[in-house]
Amino acid sequence: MTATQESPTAADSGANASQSFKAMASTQDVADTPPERVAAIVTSVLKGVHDAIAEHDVTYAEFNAAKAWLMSVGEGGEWPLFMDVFVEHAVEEQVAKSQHGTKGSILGPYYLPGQTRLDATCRLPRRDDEQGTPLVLEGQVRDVDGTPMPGAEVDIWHADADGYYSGFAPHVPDGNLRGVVVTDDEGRFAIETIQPAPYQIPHDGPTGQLIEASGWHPWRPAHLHIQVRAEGHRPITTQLYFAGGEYLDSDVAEATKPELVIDPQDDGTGTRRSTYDFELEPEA
Ligand code: MBD
Ligand code: FE
Repeated sequence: MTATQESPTAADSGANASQSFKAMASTQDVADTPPERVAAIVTSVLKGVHDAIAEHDVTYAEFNAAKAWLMSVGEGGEWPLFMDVFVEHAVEEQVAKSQHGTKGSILGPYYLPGQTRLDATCRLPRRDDEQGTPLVLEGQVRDVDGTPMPGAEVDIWHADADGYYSGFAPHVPDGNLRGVVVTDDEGRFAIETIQPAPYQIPHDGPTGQLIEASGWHPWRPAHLHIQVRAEGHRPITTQLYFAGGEYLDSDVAEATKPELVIDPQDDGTGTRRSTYDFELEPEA
């Protein structure tokens, strides 16, 4: 890992994630929930907290530590990170019960809309000296009935070989290792990029403190984030992981699924290649 004075802090990445979530939430899905449902859900959440206090005989000192910690999560802009690492997987699993086609996974805090549109066969934007093993992901986007989908969007973003995301680390240029790839007239795509590294949750902020105070580890296995969109179809938000990769069985965000593990093979030129097809169901 290259440590320079430009290394991103948890506060940098937290502030950017908060800003980006607020920008998206104004145009996306934020529920208008009726009062009975709010009351039912919040009552359950609070009951969980009250039960934990009774079960563990929680003291005032511990209550105060929790209060101080919650305040610091907000002050550090880490709610998007915390929610996506510790809570989003449960929402995704619930929603997935009614979704057919390719398995989904969590979006996470580092999606950025509006990236460069790229032809079906392309290389993701990268620095001249981008480190990492060359990786090609190719495949086809189809309807669940098998019909290929030309003009579908494969929106892909991932960390660099040091585990940093553009837009959330000041030393990485905007748009690096991100792009919206448009499938060709057979619904196919072939994306050249580099192999990402495992990702460590920022550890100098409150989420990192909690992980350390609990004796957990802060790692996610190396992954590619992908959102596939096609007209008239339910979008799929997912991630691809790498066979044999570290932390596959202990993802801090609990977002791996066996169907989402690829096993790229060296094609003899030092480039690792893998095929993965996506199947989308029609919009309800
Ligand atoms: C990530 O890269 C990520 O994918 C998730 C879910 C949480 C934090 C960082
Ligand atoms: Fe990620």
